[in-house]
Amino acid sequence: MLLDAITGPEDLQGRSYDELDDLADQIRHAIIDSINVHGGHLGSNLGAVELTIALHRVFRSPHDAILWDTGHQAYAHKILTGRLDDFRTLRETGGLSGYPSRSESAHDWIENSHASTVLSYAHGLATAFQANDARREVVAVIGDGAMTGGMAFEGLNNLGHSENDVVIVLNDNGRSYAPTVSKLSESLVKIRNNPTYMRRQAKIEEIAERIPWVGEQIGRGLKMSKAAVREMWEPSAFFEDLGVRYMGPFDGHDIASVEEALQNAKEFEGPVVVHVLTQKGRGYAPAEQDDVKNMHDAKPGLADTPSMKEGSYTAAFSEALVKLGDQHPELVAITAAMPDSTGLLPFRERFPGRCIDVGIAEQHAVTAATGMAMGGLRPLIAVYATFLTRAFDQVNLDVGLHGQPVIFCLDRAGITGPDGASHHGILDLVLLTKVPGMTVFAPSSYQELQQMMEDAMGLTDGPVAIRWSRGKAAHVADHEVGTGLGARKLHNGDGSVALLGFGQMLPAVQAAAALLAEDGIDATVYDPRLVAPLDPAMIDDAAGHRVVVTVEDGLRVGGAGAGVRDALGERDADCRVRVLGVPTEYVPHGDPDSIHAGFGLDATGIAASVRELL
Ligand SMILES: Cc1ncc(C[n+]2csc(CCOP(=O)(O)OP(=O)(O)O)c2C)c(N)n1
Repeated sequence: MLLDAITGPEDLQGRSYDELDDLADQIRHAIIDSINVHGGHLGSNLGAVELTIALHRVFRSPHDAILWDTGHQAYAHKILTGRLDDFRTLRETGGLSGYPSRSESAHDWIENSHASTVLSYAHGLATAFQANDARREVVAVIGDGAMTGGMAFEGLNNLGHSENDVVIVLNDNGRSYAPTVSKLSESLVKIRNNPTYMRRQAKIEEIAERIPWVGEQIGRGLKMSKAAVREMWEPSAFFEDLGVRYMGPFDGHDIASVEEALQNAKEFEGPVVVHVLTQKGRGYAPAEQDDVKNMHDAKPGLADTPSMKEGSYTAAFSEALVKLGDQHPELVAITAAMPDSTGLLPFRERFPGRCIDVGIAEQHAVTAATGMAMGGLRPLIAVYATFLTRAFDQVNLDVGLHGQPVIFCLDRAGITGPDGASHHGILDLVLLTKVPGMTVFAPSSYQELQQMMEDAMGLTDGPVAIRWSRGKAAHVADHEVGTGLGARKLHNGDGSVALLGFGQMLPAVQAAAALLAEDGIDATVYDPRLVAPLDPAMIDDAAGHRVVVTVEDGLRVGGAGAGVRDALGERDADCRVRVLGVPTEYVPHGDPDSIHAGFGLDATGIAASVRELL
């Protein structure tokens, strides 16, 4: 099999296009086989196979820097850069990361998987290469979805201004998680679908080639290209107004055509966009036929990831939101390009005009929500915890400073698992608890989450955040649900130790209490429910124990437990306090339970900490 003979990008040279098409099929099989076992970004990767082959034939990686925005579409890149054997371990604990990873390969430059950053990295690298006179190319691959993020526009603007030598590949499949929300994307699609444009483009290229002066310029590799010539006849496009040349669109599955375009772009001096049209999910029928998100990602077994699992916190949120929508006509829900995985689809179906997808633009979402709240609406932002942290300034100074009643619903808080360091939601509690006037809830059950949503609408007229974890929620009876701004005491112990389990950590805390009971230690157990403000009655009660142990699934320093420690300190409480949580480090991908256990955040670890303190 040809794929086995590819040990690095140099092995792609000298191959016929027929061989390369076969290779693309083999890569697709390898991707599908691996996702079948471990799950992963199916649609995005299947769409980028030919593009990746072409990139590695035209550019000399790692001498030239090939940068992937978001990084979720880099599986073929991994396979072609000597990682085929390890590819079977993708997303396993200790195995290959699902994103580019600098520790894995010199071919991987950037590994953060938050979208829309690549043009900024590209600008920086190109500036440095130029300063060192390094003669290295910089290529930035960005999707139409990632192009909706503010940073992408900032990067583009700066690239056009600086005239840095960067090839931007706009990998346009018309989708982000859902169909991409962007007029830019729409107008690019119009170009694609407009036969007059396509005919005119062909004609212009033909004319350009016939003009001797132009031919000479191109021949001498000077600052002129077919794209530049076309511009003389064509209305300036968005990119060109910013000082970035536009070439395209090209069929992203035709290796020869993409290669030619990249070669031309490489010879061009200054920033240039090569617009390639790709099909998300290409080559795998169920993904091609999924007209919502082309199986953006898939679970092991190649099952499409359901937007929410039955019994999960997300399902609790989704259900409660529809109910609240009925009761409060002013309630609107906002998503940054993820309406399905955040559980908004039922709300959108019921109230189509009240669900707003802003694109991959969390910062804009937060400030826009502030405006909506000022104008009398009740905005709720449904977002993954990790993605909200990029909009912290907007949370603090736009929502917080203006005291607006925006509700933040943070899914996937805590350790999330196979997506690695950038996807764990472990910074949100540290940040949100520093916003004056922000109420922060951490539900420990399906029913608690629903109660907190109701309370968020009624109890306060300031900002509220509710944060929950991925996966199944505990289901509890009515009498096990708290209300309002109070903590819930689950068990009154003998005064030796008080255990406070925030949010999803409550079951582990209860299990630890059971272990301690076997040793004759009768622990008091609290579900604090609120991270801010902390219930003063709970703090007073905890202060009467010899030992207080708090457990959270976020950063230990500056988070929920740190707040408890401060509050006890302010009361001059005579007790020993231990804050259990995630250490300040970048936590790699892995199974959440094992990661928790590794940090002593499981029942055994919590019980061990208590014994040590006692
Ligand atoms: C800041 C941020 N918000 C949300 C996401 C979640 N996310 C991952 S991939 C993706 C869609 C990306 O679309 P596009 O760039 O077009 O790439 P495609 O998957 O279509 O190839 C989204 C919204 C993210 N990675 N970063």
